[in-house]
Amino acid sequence: MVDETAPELDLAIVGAGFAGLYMLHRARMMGLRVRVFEAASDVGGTWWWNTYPGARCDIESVQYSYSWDEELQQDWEWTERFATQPEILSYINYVADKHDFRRDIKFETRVIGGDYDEARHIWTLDEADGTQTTTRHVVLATGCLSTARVPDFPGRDSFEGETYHTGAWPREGVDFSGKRVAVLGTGSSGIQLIPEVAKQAAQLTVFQRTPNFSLPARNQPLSGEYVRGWKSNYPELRRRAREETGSGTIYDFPTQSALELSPEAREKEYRWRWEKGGTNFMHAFKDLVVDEDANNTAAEFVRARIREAVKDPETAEVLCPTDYPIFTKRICVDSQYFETYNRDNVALVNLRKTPLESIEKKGLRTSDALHEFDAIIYATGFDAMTGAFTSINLRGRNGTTMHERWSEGPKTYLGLACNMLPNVFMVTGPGSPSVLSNVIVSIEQHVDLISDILDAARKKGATEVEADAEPEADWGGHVNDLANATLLPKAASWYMGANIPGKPRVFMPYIGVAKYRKKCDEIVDNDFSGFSFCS
Ligand code: N01
Repeated sequence: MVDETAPELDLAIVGAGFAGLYMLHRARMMGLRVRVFEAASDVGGTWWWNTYPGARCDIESVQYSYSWDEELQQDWEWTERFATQPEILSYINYVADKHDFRRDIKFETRVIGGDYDEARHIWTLDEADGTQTTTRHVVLATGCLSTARVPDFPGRDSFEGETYHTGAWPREGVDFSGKRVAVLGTGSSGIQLIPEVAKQAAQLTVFQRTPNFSLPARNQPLSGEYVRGWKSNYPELRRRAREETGSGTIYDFPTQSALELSPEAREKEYRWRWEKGGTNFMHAFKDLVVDEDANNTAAEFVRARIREAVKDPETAEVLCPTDYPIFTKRICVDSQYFETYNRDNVALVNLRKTPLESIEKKGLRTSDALHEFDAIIYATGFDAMTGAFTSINLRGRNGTTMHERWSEGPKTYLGLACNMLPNVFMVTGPGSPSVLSNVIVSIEQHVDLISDILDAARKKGATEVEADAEPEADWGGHVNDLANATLLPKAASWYMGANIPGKPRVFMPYIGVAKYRKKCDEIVDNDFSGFSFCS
């Protein structure tokens, strides 16, 4: 007999990026009735949307990849040390084809909200076109940096030229040849894009509010020997990344304090890491994110490199960050970023000295001039970590929404679930390592953990799982304590919500991948303490 009260799905997954696809795989293995809802027209998540010139990952490709399919990790051939966006998207497509994922994905479908039926333990999800779907559980695999944001500049919509945002780049690409182009924003996206657009545009003007620390990528083709080293030892290397590192990525880890060495020995350590390229530099000494004096030795080293790279001393000074410790804003990794300012067709406007007043028909007005352009590129970032969750209006117990509950900062248990929102799980939510980690490592851990919880619910005969209020509050305190033991809350970063006017200033990610995993494992061993299962 058909149970007319049963929902259409056991599990609805929102998002078809790395997280959503792996969740789909696990759900299928569990025999669940599952569907993925994806706003884009194909798989890829962040790597589908961020197709701006120069986009690439700053974690080595042999590490920024799935570990759950041994055949895949042996068969797939990465070509470069740091993969480009097109190569990562090809990889995701290859995985989607291999596992025939698309048959369970509804594309061009934005989930905008949903209501929880407290009596039946069922969610009814609303799609943008009015379609509704009922489901027992919901997994929000919506990404940490997926809500692109253009600040509300006065006159923003009056500009008559072309406008672009790095996080929603036209799929057909853009030809800037012969054009006068403005770039607003010098975070990771701007720093990757600026050298590429400078090669094409007639004139490129960068509007910088806060200078960023950036490390040279020194990207290169991968040698066969290097790849063989990884492939022949993948299970052990992946285990180490998961269980023994703070970031889910294997680097040359430090053994000493920056301050216990002579200046010459310290410089030597920084130097070889700088020459090697990438974020390995961050791991030169063990006290760089906890001790301001130690931190300043790294900051000074990088400022010296900026002054070497940029020929005009005045421009170099504007590009040198001086008012926050290095590594407290997300470190950038670049290819010829600072050198780009030596080009004749590139100019830098210091918004600290001449603030942006408005956007007008012809361009950008700063306090001293109107700068005219054919195109404006917004590299102004995202409503990071919370935006994608709160923009889906899920009404849980008593109609409670995440938006309301998070008005003073995100409240989560493990960055995975929220009290008052039963049967909803977040992948890499605030309160988990997420953006402070190799996110694929964190995604896999969360998806495995959600699968364990769903499996436990089934075994217990439970149709409802909810994070309890008290452990949730304790978790928030624990996340804060970890952050406050470091320098990270000292910068006005998007980790703190500081890039959005009015967003509560709370340090959102959990510091420490291995530590976090251990905590989660203890919770699982303790019969999922902190979660209530109900039938
Ligand atoms: O965004 P951001 P992003 N007036 O927020 C400026 C990941 N990612 O897209 O610092 C003037 O970092 C803002 O200035 P300020 C990575 O995690 C990874 O670049 O607020 N300027 C800043 O310069 C990264 O951290 C990769 O003063 C304004 C810029 O816009 C995250 O995505 C590549 C402004 C925004 O920088 C986000 O990076 C790309 C205003 N009102 C991205 N508002 C890799 O893997 C904002 N800005 C390499």
